[in-house]
Amino acid sequence: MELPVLYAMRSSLYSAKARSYLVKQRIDYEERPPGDPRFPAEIVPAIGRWIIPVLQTADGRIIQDTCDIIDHFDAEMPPERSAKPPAGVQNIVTRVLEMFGSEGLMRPALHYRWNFDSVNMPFVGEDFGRGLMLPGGSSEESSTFEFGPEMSAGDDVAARAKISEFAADRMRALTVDFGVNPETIPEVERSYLEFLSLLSAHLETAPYLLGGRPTLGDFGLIAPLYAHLSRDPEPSLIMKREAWPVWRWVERMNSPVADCGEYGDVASDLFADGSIPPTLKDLLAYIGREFADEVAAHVGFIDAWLDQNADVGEGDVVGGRPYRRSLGLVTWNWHGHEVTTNAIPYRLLHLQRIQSAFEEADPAAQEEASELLQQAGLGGLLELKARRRVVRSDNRELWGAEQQPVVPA
Ligand SMILES: N[C@@H](CCC(=O)N[C@@H](CS)C(=O)NCC(=O)O)C(=O)O
Repeated sequence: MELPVLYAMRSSLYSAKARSYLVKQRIDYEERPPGDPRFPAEIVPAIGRWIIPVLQTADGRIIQDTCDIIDHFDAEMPPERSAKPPAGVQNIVTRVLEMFGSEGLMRPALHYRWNFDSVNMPFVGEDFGRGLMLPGGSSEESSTFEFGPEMSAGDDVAARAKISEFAADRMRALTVDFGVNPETIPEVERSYLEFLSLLSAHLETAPYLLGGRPTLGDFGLIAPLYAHLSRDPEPSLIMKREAWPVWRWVERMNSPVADCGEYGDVASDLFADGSIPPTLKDLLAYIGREFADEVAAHVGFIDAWLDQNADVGEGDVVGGRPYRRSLGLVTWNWHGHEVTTNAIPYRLLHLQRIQSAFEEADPAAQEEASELLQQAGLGGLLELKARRRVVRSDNRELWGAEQQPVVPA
C-alpha cells in the first residue's frame, strides 16, 4: 500500500509540527526531503510556491500547511486520541498555545540559529545542503525557489554548499525582519530563558501541556523547540542545561509511545474537568506579556492595509502572490523596544481558529475562558478581527468574507 509522504527537513521549523503529529499518532508515512526530484517536479507546480512541510496523501492529494495536515488526519481520530480537546476551555487554550508556538517564538528560534555561526554552521549548513539536494543532483534543478539564483551543477559538495548558503542568506534576512537586532538581542535571550523556566515548571507536573497526551498546543510548540532550539548546537546546550523537562518533552514529542515513565503511571487523559493548572496559567500570562501586543499590532496593520486597498476582493490571493506572506512592516513596542517586523496575514488564521473554538464552547465555558484569558492579558485573542477573514483554498491563503473589524484602540 502507498504511504502518505511528508516532504520535510529535520532543520525546518514547521516540518517538526507535522512530523510530530504523525509520529505521536503512529501514522505510518514516508519522509522525503525537498531535494528529492519529485518535490520540484510534482509538488511545487501543484501548490505554486516552495514551502515545506507538504503532505501527499496515499491517494495523491497534496496538503500544505501544518494546521491543515493535522486537521486532515485528526478528523478521523477517536475523541480519546484527538489533538483537539472537547469543546470548552482546554480546546480554546490549546489553540492559543498552538498560535504562540507556531508564530510567537520566531525571534529566539532565528537568533539562536543564525547568530552563532562558528558553533552552529558546520551542522546547519550540512543539514541544509543535504535536505535541499540529493547526491548526484544539481543545485540548479534542486533550487525551485521561484526567485532562486542561477546555480550551476558541480560536484556534490560544492553544489550543496552553494544551495545551503543561498537558503541561509534568506533566513538571515528573515531573522532581522522578525525583529532580531543588536538592540533587541538581550531581550530576546532574557525572554527565551523565562519561557524555558515557565515551561519546565509546567512540565514538572505533567508530560504534555494538557496532561497525558499531546494536543494542538504541543504540536505548535514543537515547531520552534525542535529543529532550532533543541537540535542546533548552541541552543541545544542551553536547553539541556537550563530546562531538562523541556528537553525531555522534545524527545517525547518525537516518540511514537507515551514516553513518560518518569512521571509514574500516567493515563492518556487530559486534565480532569477541563481544568487549567496554575503552572499553565503562568505560561499564558507570559504569552500575554510577550505576544499580545504583537498580535494586536498585526491585526491593526492588516485592517488598515485592507482599508487602504479597497480593491482587494474575496478570493484574492493574500499578498498578491502565494509566496508573498507579508503585507509590509509593522512597528510595535516590546518591553520598551521599538520592534519592526513583517505583518503576516496568516496569523489571522490562528486567531480565527481560537475564536471558532470559543464560539463552539457553551456559555459557562466561554465565561471561564474569557476570564482566564483576560487575566493573562490575552483577552484580545478572542475578539480581534481585521475587516476581512483569511481563508485557505488550494493550499494558498486567500482573502475571505468581509466582517466588522475589531482592532486595538
Ligand atoms: N504556515 C506554514 C508555514 C510553513 C513555512 O513557513 N515553512 C518554511 C520552512 S520551516 C518554508 O518553507 N520557508 C520557505 C521560504 O520561506 O521560502 C505551515 O504551518 O505549514
